[in-house]
Amino acid sequence: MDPWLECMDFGVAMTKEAGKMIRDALQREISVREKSSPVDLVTETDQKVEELIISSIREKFPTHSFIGEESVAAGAPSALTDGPTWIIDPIDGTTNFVHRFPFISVSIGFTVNRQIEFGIVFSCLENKMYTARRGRGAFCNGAPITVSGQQDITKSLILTEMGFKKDSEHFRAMMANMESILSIPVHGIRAPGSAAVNMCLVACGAADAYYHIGIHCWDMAGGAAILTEAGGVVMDITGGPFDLMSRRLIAASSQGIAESIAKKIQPFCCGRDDTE
Ligand code: LIP
Repeated sequence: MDPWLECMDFGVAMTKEAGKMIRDALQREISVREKSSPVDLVTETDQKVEELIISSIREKFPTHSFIGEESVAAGAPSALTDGPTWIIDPIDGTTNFVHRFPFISVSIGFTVNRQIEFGIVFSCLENKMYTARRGRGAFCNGAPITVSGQQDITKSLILTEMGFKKDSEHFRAMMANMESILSIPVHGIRAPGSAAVNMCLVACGAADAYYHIGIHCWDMAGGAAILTEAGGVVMDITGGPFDLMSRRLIAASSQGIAESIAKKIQPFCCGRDDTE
């Protein structure tokens, strides 16, 4: 008997509800507020979706813990413990949501003993429900998915994002990393705007890798489970082991591509989720 499968099924049902709320909200006027900076946005829908997901799960599984993007923004702790923990991004791609740019997802990762047991990413405008239970493969709308398996970085399509701090030091470091990747050369770089969707795009072979410095555990947890179950690799940007609370990652279709990216990019300071 799989103890976490009931949780996963409940998570998928809640994620579908959340997706409906997001699609409905897109029919109305969206009111936007700034969080930590003019490019860090939040809407009423981010908060309502997170409230819905957390309150429903808490009612069903009262002993479980939560790390939710908007709860942390409101002052809740984001320390990962050994207990069953739901790591939730109610809208991954809030800037996309604000602009009605169509990569918008609800992301849930579930950890026990700090290990990710399952991931759920619902790209709700594409109507793609990605799921993965540890050891049981990855799926999109119920059909198995696998990474491209590409080994040759010069034949790869790479995803990244430009959403971290915009001060000149970080900006220069981020652009230098992009230049370094582009000059390998690779086939191209894309920035779809939702970390969770990016990992799912690598998981289903539509891109070969994604790297990012400055994201959060709620952006990575669901997608990391899906990518690894699809045969991909997650690692730290230095080439070391992936650390969910480190705010950075390389997610790739093969070990070889991940290592090539790690060799090319320079880390810069982005803090940690469990010490901020
Ligand atoms: C966002 C990401 C986006 C990234 C931002 C941010 P949010 O998540 O998925 O791709 O560039 O740094 O973390 O804030 O929309 O949940």
